[in-house]
Amino acid sequence: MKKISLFFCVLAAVALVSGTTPGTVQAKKLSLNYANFPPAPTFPCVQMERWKEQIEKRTDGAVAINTFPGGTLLDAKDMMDGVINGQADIGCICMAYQPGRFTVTNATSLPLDIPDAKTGSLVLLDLYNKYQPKAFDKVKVLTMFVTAPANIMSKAPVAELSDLKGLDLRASGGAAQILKAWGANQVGMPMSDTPEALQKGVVKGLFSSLEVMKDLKFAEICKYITITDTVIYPFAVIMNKSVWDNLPGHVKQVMDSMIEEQAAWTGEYMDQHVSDSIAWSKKEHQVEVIRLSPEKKAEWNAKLAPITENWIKTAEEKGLPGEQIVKDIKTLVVKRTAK
Ligand code: DTR
Repeated sequence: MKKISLFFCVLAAVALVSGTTPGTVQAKKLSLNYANFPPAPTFPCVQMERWKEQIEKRTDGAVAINTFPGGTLLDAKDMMDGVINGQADIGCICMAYQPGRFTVTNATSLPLDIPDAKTGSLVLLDLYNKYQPKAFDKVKVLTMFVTAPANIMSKAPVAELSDLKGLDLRASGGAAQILKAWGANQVGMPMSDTPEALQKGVVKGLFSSLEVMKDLKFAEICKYITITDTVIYPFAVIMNKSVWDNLPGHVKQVMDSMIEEQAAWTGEYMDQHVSDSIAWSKKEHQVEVIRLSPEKKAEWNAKLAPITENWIKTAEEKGLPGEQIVKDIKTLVVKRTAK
């Protein structure tokens, strides 16, 4: 009898302290806000949902990730500083939108023949790990990935360099120089502003990876694709530094263990999705795919040679080992393609 009443006393004390009955006592759930700039169906947001799902599962529900696609929390241009300032805990940035800020990692968006998104994503991560660029000093990197190589999507067919002359094409960041080198009239804006610009006729096409033909329904407007497979765009997912510092050890471990896995997953998803998007665009919207002959491709590529040379010069002026970075990317592409 005495034993039983002691048990109930302890039970009552626990209930009093926790404000509930024992057995329903729960550790406080950690809630993190994740901002993304493009619309929900696009690949940066698809990878965000996959990461959220995996983190919530692998931390046994100790962490909840609230996702904000479509620039509802932070838009493309405010993403990096917004995360540094704590407006969002996590954010997804397209580094190519700020070529001068992410010099080292943006070297992956030079015309260096990165063959696909999976290889590119792993090369980018290797490059980041090797150089630990200062641009990321104020954040924790949760993953990095790249797009599939960029191609031309246009309202009118583009088969010759002369078709590009003065043509208003949207491209952002480093790819701007490529369109200029080919003689097009490059119009810069983030992907999130492109659907409206295409609809209003502000631009006559764009230069990007082809999954957007399906995800943003550009196939309804752009009836032609010209395959150039020129450059990729690098992305990073970053976390506010003090939020990271205050995470419990086991949560940090789960997030760290997903850095490379998420890069590879996103690269694979992107590569597959580009194939699906081309097939869908042909079938549903009778989009025509124009392929350049090897001679023409060589002629187009020759125009791009000075871009890498100029980048090396600018990087070295900033005190960065530009030549070595380009060499590293080429070596890493071979290493990561072989795997
Ligand atoms: N190529 C870059 C990045 C990019 C490619 N697909 C998407 C989808 C949504 C946002 C960005 C991107 C660009 O053209 O902006």
